[in-house]
Amino acid sequence: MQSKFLTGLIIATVSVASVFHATTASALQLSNSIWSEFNQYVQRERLQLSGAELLELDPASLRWANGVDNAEIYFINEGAGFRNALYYSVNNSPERLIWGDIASPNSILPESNGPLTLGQGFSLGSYQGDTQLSLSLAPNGSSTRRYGAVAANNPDGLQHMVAYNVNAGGENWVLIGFEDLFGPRGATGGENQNSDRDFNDVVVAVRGVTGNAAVGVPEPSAMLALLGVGSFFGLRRRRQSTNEAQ
Ligand SMILES: [Ca+2]
Ligand SMILES: [Ca+2]
Ligand SMILES: [Ca+2]
Repeated sequence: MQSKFLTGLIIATVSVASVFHATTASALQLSNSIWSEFNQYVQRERLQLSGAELLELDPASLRWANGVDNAEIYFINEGAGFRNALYYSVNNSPERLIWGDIASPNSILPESNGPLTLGQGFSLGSYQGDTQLSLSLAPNGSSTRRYGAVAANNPDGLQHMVAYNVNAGGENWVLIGFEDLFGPRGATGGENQNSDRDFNDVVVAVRGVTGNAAVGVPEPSAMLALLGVGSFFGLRRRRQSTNEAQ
């Protein structure tokens, strides 16, 4: 009798703890106003993120220099036909999944059965001391192919991740965009996938992380994409409808 009661108590306690955890996790959601501050840089499908007035960062240099409590990453938008997955690692730990199916009914290229809500968050955990963050994209959920911060390590040797410093709601954030298609812009044949190099295939924002300014000249295709949408000359603050698809 007593052990039955104890078992029941333990189950009840575990259930309460699970509910509490689920509630805590699902509470990570950006307000519309903060989400809009990020989404204003997300262009129409097949046009690159518009970040010309922002400080571009080396995506391999992202870190919380003094540790972080409950590091937060938020889904901003996706302009992808692929159902991509995003992984993270800190200080070269084994990679862990953030989202396995980055699709939403309300994104630029929407899927009615996409599981994500625009502005939905995920906790990357708490860390002490200098904490380096790595993100990598698995295109269409590939178990073998990853696109990360270092171009030379990507399967096509090209840049697939861009990062920009953004001040939103009075806080420091980094806005990150991924390109999910293999190969140079417009290239076909072989493994090439006629990439548009729009870097909006998965767009996320990470709170409080910092990085070093990007050095060197952007690759020609990225520069052309930026010039092509007039980002340098007037469309800097253009806002996009969340449903504006190709
Ligand atoms: Ca896209
Ligand atoms: Ca999509
Ligand atoms: Ca793309």
